[in-house]
Amino acid sequence: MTRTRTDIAKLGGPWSETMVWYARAVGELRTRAFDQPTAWTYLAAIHGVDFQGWLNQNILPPNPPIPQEARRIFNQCQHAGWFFLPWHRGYLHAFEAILGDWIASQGGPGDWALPYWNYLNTNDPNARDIPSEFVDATFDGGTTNPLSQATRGPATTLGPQAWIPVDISLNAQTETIYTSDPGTLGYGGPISGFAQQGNAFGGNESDPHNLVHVMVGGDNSPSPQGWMFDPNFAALDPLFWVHHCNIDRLWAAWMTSAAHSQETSRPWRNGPFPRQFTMPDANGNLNVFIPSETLPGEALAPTYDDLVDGTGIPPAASGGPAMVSAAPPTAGPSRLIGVNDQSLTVTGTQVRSRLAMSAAPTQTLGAVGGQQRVFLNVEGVKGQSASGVVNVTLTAPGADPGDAGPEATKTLVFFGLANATSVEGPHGGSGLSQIVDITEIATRLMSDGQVDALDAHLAQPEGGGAELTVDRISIYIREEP
Ligand SMILES: [Cu+2]
Repeated sequence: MTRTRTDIAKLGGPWSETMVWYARAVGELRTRAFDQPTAWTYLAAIHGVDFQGWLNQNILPPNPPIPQEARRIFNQCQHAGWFFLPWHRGYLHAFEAILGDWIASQGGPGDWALPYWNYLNTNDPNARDIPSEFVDATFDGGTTNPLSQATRGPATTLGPQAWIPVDISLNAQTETIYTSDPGTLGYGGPISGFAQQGNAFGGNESDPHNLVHVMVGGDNSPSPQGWMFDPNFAALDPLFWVHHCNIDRLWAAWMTSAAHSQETSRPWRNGPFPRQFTMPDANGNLNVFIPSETLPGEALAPTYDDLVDGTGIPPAASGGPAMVSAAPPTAGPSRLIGVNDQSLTVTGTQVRSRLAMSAAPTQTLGAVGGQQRVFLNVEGVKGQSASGVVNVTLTAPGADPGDAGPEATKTLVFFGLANATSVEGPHGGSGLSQIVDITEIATRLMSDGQVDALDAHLAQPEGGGAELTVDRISIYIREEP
């Protein structure tokens, strides 16, 4: 039996059979007690759980039954590292199997598959709107709709908002290399261990993944915040699953291109150790899985109805089941070419930091935009908000950022900031880094000869919330394959 995952917009809805069964299954799982591996709250806690926050919002009853295996099974989600994509693929597989098993037991389709929210499909004018099945108060002739029972921000469509002045894109789909060198961007993130919040986001995870979380979750000001804003609440929202299904599909599409090199080294394939990835099956048994099982042709690889619409991967490149490139292109080593020498506190008021540019890069800067790419790193970011947003404007030294033009500003999203800041977490409180391509800005600022400094101007957008600190700002350059 093959479960074929389909675009919600192509299911013939609203309230196609697939969506009706999704809603019924969510309603059923919500009736199960927290210590049952197939319960809604148990499944969400595998991603991340804030026990006190869940009690405060009555997501859990007072004195809930805590499963014995809580330490091993909860708070597993892998972010800001190279296990982000395979961990979430295994997570979706477990979720889909549990829902599908119950749906089949109720006389529903035996091959029910999780649908996806294809928000970047330019053939669909309504692609960015939250699908109506997640908004309607009732379904099925008057039953309360479990899919709309979630705390969210005010936005009903994806796109720039006051608190996040940037748009989602398919830019990551053009990254050719899965695992990034330090200081540079790749598709799947840098090398990492078992890390609920690792160090730096890969391209797919950064945009669209993090952006969609924050756009749906809303800004920092309301209390409680939208669940999607916080990794310790996010998977409680039924929308989380159709969002992640699309993220997973973007990866599936990306792997079909022969120009892209999927990571297949042993440390990636085997996953972290000693703590390993563990998921429940439909019978509530817990099983370990490793990333190699998520690759095309393996047991946890998904099937999609289409890998072209809204993926940024041309049809010519995506024929048949994905292949893993045997001779991956490799980029040259990355080099640090600019760095500041102060840590910063970032609030809603712009703060400036000067970056000293080293001598070596000035000779190569004429070639920037040719076979080289330049990356801005905002490193070691910490803060008490669940997620944070920072605008960074780059200018010549002493220049007024107000004159810089909109293309000189990059918006960076730090999803899971508080988790990455907590010294009690597995991450040890070292914060998050965000890496963004600034080749165009750098070309403009550095092309006319000697450049020994640049200014970075940082501020949180409106509604940014608690202040953030930044350990370091740096600029890296990389030769492209
Ligand atoms: Cu996510």
